[in-house]
Amino acid sequence: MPEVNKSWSILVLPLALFACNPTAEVNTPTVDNNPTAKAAVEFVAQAEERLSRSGQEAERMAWVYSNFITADTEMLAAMANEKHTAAQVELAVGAARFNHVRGLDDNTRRKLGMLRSGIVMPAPSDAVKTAEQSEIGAKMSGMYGKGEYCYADGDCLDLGRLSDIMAESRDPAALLEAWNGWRTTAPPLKSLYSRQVELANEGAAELGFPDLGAMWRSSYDMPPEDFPGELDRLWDEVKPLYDALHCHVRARLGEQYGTDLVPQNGLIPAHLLGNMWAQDWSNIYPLVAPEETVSAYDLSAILRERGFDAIDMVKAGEIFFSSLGFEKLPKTFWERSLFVKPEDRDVVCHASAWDVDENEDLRIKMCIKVNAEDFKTIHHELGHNYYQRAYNQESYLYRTSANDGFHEAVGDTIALSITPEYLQQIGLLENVPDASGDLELLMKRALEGVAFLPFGLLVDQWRWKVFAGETSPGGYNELWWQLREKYQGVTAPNERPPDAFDPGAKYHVPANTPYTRYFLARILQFQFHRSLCEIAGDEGPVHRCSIYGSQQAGQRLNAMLEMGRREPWPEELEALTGQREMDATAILDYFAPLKTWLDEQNQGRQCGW
Ligand code: X8Z
Ligand code: ZN
Repeated sequence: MPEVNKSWSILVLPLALFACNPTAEVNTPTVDNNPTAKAAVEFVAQAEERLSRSGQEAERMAWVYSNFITADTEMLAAMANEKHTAAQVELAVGAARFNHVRGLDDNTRRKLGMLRSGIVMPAPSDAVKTAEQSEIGAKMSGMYGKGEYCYADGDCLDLGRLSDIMAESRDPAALLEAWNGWRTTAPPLKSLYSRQVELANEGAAELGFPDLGAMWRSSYDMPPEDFPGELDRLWDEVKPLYDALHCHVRARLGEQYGTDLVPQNGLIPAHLLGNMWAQDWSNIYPLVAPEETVSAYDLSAILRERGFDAIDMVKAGEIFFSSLGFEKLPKTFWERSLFVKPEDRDVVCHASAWDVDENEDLRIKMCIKVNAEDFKTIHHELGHNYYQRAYNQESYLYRTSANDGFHEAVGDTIALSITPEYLQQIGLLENVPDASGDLELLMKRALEGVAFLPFGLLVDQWRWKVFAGETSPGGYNELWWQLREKYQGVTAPNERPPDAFDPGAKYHVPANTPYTRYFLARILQFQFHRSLCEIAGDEGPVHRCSIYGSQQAGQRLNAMLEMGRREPWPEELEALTGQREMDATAILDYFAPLKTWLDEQNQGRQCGW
């Protein structure tokens, strides 16, 4: 619930149920049939106060639930979330009364708009339905968190262990079983999900939106009908880079696994790309590495050799932010965060960052493994936490990012500064490779960031069609694979069972977390990085730039983060980068040397699918 939800925990129960008893709420703004600008200001102030309270309560319950998944915590979390959503819905309706009031100041108008449209999971006002919706959301969250697949020998593996197989195994049969195994956890979610869609759409309709997708698209400071075109524009710009990477990777996988398994003019089977969802390909780097490079460093191996544990990795992330001038994380961060998967209970392991009291009670929740991927994810999560702290002086509705892509981009921007030179500076690497090492760095980055682009786009392309009723539950899975094929050029490695619900095997679908934000973040992070490097006075190639230690870069970044959601995002983007548009040239320029190399490699190959 990003816009009007304080935490950036992506878990926060998507649902809300209602039980709305307005008279019980001390702070329910007064209804006035002839609203004035002054009444609007008061309404907004009271709304902010009420949402802040119900939001914090829901946040604490969600924290406890996702750290201790039990039947009781599920119910408690659903109840708190219900109360918060009921408040959101009631205030959205209330805000609409001021639509035609004249003489509103800019802040009040902006905040009324946020109240009307910024609910990620609106609930219908019917009490029974809203109760049902809340229970469904809580239940799905717990089911995903507890998911596991049991092998014939009785060994049951959770997502973390199945993901290790996807990352490390080169045996197609083992990969296939792990891939299919995880997807056996999703069919029980399907009917819950389709019911959730019905109920949320009903909630969106009550608030005046055609469906929930239209509501989500209305949070980008532009006419919602223009937003899909904006995404198409960006995707068209980056697609040639993705296609070049796809072509090279497919050729190398053909060499590894044979061209029967990996046909050289078609789709790549999704289980061979090193990741459960084929969204990040960095784990197959050794298979696709440029032959002319000698691997200069393997960060996962270094972290292990140096005896790093989860906390050491997070401390390293904190040191980076401190070097930019950000204050150290509070003591409570270290006391209250979850860093390691507990042995004795079920938790939601999907990484998230929390801001429990909208002030200083920052936390992360992550089942950290000592490897390069999690080192990057730690920086991602800390980016959320530092953003949350930077905007905590703003009023409630502005305590979030300029748009949701900004929130996802901050930590990823910092992660681009984890260069070999930086690793040397912090004592993790002895020798910095010369320019001949650039290809290795760029290939590793592309396997993360470029490979991700179409996946980042397609999850909500699927959801928007589902919300719009363009497919019935019977067609969910087929539509999913159509989009996977169209955008990513990957295919299901075997026929899907009739009850398959493969989108449900991706966290953000049962958790109802919008996904376009990650696509936007991939574009924005390179824009931010380019500008911060300039501000830091770095004159070298942008892929070798690390802003580590640059107080100037830190100040400029902080100046944007502090604004929260106060200004429309183009203003905030301009404050940091001088640009008012999301601009794919930054990512394209960054990878230009790799693109040249890929194009050479791909000569004579038949690319595309
Ligand atoms: O969900 C996340 C973060 C938390 S906001 C770990 N990410 C997406 C994913 O895992 O699918 C980061 C990259 C994309
Ligand atoms: Zn995130």
